[in-house]
Amino acid sequence: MTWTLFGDWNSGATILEILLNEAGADVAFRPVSIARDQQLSPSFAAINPMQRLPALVAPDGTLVTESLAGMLVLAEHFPDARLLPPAATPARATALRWMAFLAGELYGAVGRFDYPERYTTDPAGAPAVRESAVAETRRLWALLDRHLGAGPYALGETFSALDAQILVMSRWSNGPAVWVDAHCPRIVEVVRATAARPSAAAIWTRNYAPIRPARTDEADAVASLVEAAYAPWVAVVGQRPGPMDDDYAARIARGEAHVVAEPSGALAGLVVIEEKGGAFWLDNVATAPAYAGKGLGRRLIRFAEAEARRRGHGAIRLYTHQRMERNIALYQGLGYAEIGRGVEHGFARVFMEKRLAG
Ligand SMILES: N[C@@H](CCC(=O)N[C@@H](CS)C(=O)NCC(=O)O)C(=O)O
Repeated sequence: MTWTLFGDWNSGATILEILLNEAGADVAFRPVSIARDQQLSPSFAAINPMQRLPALVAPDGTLVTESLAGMLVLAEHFPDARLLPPAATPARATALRWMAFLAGELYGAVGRFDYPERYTTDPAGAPAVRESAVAETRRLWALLDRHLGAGPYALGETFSALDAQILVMSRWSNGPAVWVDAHCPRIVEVVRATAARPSAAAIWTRNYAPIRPARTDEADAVASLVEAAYAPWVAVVGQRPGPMDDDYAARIARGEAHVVAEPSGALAGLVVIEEKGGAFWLDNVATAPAYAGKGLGRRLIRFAEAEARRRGHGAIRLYTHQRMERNIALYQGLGYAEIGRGVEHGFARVFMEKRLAG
């Protein structure tokens, strides 16, 4: 009775992932990387001819594309999960109204923001398409915000599929998440209530929870996170990798350790950044085992790259152990190139660099 969900870790599939969690369904997640345009590949076109995410396959093999259809199908398949208010009630009508609004109007504006060149025959017009898409997303969120009744959820006291859609879609489009948080108090209230649900807490954490400087009282928690994250590498490397014995109290005191925490406060991820010898270093990325391979590490790497740019560096460097071949391949996939090898502090290291576009 397994549902198969094709999606990126932060995409329309995330809405369905929350609903499948609410229903306690058995799910096989099939990652499709939008950053690598895997949704445009012939193999994915054979699954969804629209070449978009999400694509959901029911246990009987039925394919469901279009996020709204996926939400409705799951609500029908799992009546006990009460993903929608009872049929033929005002609350149901309101839920359907705003779900269609977000899936139709908002999704369209997000598509124009993400791929403006698809919506103009004049390449020079793409920036204007994107600009108008930003204005449209803001108009739509403000409109929804004004029309939602009392909370904490979109429909009041009770969670519905609409809340999962608001949680995920309000975080997209780069700028607008910041804008929504500043201008749409009801949307923020829905996001906060939904993020705290067991079905969404881990999803919230890996995709959207803020990356913030670690606090001084978190040094032990940071060390434990690193211990768990690097434990599988000890046998591969033949010794404890360097980050396992770093001084995290000192890193925190210097403002070099940044973390992502679950709504409960438990740490999910760490990135250590450092300016050394005129260069900007991504010293260490670690995720709690439950978050491995689900996009949190990449988000932490993107944060480090943005921080390097913000501080005026044209490149970012990192090192990894020569035996950590999987990591070397991962960094190459993210645009890092090898700049040297050598033994440093007793570790056989590979040094890599990525040039950062302005
Ligand atoms: N109408 C579709 C829109 C799906 C959509 O645009 N998905 C985005 C990801 S969240 C996508 O696949 N973008 C990649 C692309 O358009 O190439 C739905 O509601 O599912």
